[in-house]
Amino acid sequence: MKTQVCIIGGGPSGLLLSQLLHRKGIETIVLERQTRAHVLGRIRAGVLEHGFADLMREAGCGQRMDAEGAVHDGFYIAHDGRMDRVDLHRFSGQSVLVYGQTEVTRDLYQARDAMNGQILHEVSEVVLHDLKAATPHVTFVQDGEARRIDCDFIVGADGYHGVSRKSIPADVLKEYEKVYPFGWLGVLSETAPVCDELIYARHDRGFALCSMRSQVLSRYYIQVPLSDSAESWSDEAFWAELKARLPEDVAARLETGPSIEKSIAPLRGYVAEPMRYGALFLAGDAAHIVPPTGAKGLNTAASDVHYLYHGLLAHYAEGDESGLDSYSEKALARAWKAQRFSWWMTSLLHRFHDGDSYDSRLQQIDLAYLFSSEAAQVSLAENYVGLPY
Ligand code: FAS
Ligand code: PHB
Repeated sequence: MKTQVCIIGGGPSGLLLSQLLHRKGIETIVLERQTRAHVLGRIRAGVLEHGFADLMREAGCGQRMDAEGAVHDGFYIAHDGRMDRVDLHRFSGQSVLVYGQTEVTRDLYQARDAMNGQILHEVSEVVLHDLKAATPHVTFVQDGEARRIDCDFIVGADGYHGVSRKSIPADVLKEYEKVYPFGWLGVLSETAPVCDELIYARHDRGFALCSMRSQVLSRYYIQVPLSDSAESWSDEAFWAELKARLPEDVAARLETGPSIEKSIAPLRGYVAEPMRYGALFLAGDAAHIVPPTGAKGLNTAASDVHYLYHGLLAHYAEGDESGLDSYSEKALARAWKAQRFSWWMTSLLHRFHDGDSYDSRLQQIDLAYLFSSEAAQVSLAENYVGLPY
């Protein structure tokens, strides 16, 4: 088999890049380890930056997102028994779109099918070859048969646990990591959201987040110790703990119900450099991971895709290599700003120490400064809605 760009990974990064390139006549083949149903069964991100939404529209995949997604001009921070609103639109001139990653992925799959995009599922033993030679290619097994794809470029969009990043020699790859001493227990429930906008809650018992997927589907999270398991949390225990971390009037109107999904995600910040090695380009979680507090994971994958799409377009259309040559530097510059913002939001809102401490007082002072300073709110807003690509 032969193609121009072989993309490893059929998550949002790989599918979005494949769709954008195909619309410009650039051939791709996507290799995905799981079944389509497995990929679509993942419950992950919920907030899209305006840059991501524009990219989906450019890919011809924005119709349902614009029809069903909710435009949010702000969110709340609950702390010390009160709720303060961050007015994103006032302080950045932009909004965010609340539309689940699951639906993004569904829309991308539908668009790929409409264009007869080549996505090979349930592949295994994917190996990248000749990344620094003139004949980059990928070998893999599908339906028990060993196969090979010769290509011009390979995009590693195979997430944190993929093979692409590991194909970069250890003496070339530089990794940076910060592991947080807690995780997020997330619950999806067919209940009405407790608020019309998101609520990020800082509480002595721990962080909580009230989000949503629609007016009848809510997404909630509470900070839990890494030693916890989702199975050890009954629905009743989850709802009681969430209520304990919210202001009383909010807790009083919380609609509870059976969880239809319950899982714990660990929190880490991670960056791999460089994001290019010869014919291989890393994109999305294959190159970087953030704690979800700043809603930057999926959105930073989108900016990688934006840079890579334009770099490949310039290569094929004009023989201009500048976009590909500067990809790693540009993508990393924005990815590190997402790391910083995600670290700041996580440090501000999570419980790190038992009881009162210097750090917990600093969190309270940081919040007091935030809501006393328009400059501080401008900074938060411009990061949350998405820094320029
Ligand atoms: P993905 O991991 O989504 O996709 C990679 C794909 O590659 C997968 O389908 C995988 O099966 C495939 N793959 C892996 N190895 C392969 C191989 N060897 N061969 C072929 N295919 C292979 N972000 C937010 O902004 N907000 C959130 O609330 C949030 N919550 C999250 C919760 C969890 C549990 C996780 C894991 C992530 C969360 N994220 C969140 C981040 C998440 O949304 C990612 O940023 C997003 O999925 C990135 O998309 P991809 O880069 O496509 O990686
Ligand atoms: C979600 O809705 O899943 C969500 C929203 C905002 C975040 C993280 C997760 O910061």
